[in-house]
Amino acid sequence: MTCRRGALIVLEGVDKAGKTTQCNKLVQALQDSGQKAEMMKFPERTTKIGQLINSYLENKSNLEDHTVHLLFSANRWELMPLMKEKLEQGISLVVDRYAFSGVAFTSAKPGFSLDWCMNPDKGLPKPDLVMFLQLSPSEAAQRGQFGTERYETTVFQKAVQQKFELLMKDSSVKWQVIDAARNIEDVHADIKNHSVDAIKAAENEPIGELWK
Ligand code: 2DT
Repeated sequence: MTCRRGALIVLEGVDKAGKTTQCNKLVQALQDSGQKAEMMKFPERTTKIGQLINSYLENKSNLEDHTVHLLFSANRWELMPLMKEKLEQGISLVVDRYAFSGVAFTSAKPGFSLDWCMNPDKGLPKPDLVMFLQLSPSEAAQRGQFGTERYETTVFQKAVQQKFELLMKDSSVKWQVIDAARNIEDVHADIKNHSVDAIKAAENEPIGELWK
């Protein structure tokens, strides 16, 4: 590798925790401090696979549960070459949801084991840091109504939160819980500090493989 690689930084959390706002602020702050950084998000709805997922999430089509799980995973794999290329160019990627959302959301449905859900994502680029924006269901409710997409109900979000808690027990992934109930700037400062550390730590390390 001729230059230091970028870090793969993922933000996860239940709906209303502020992931997208914080991803945008982090990318801006890293760029302002002279670091190369770009944002990505999953699902990436613009590809052919992403369009199938988008139509499912907007309740415009129905897909069988296993099938949609595999499509979400395929959507990450199709972006994998681009992600690796950017990381190798020294660009840090700030990613709004990743395989952890994939596993948490599908395994919250009846009949899906964590293990089955994790399998298709094994071997994807491993994040150098996953920040989980923690917000209780009552705090989330205070931030207004959920949207109208599939999965946006209090009952389902609670089940998802429990699955995230199981995933966070896996010590092969570097998790950091962030208290998202604070104001935007305090949450941002916390996220930025952890990210700067992760970028330094990743510089001379090879890109890992998730869950392998
Ligand atoms: P947003 O675009 O608002 O983040 O919502 N999801 C996401 C899955 O079920 N599986 C996945 O692999 C991923 C990445 C979470 C996207 C919705 O899609 C769910 C909420």
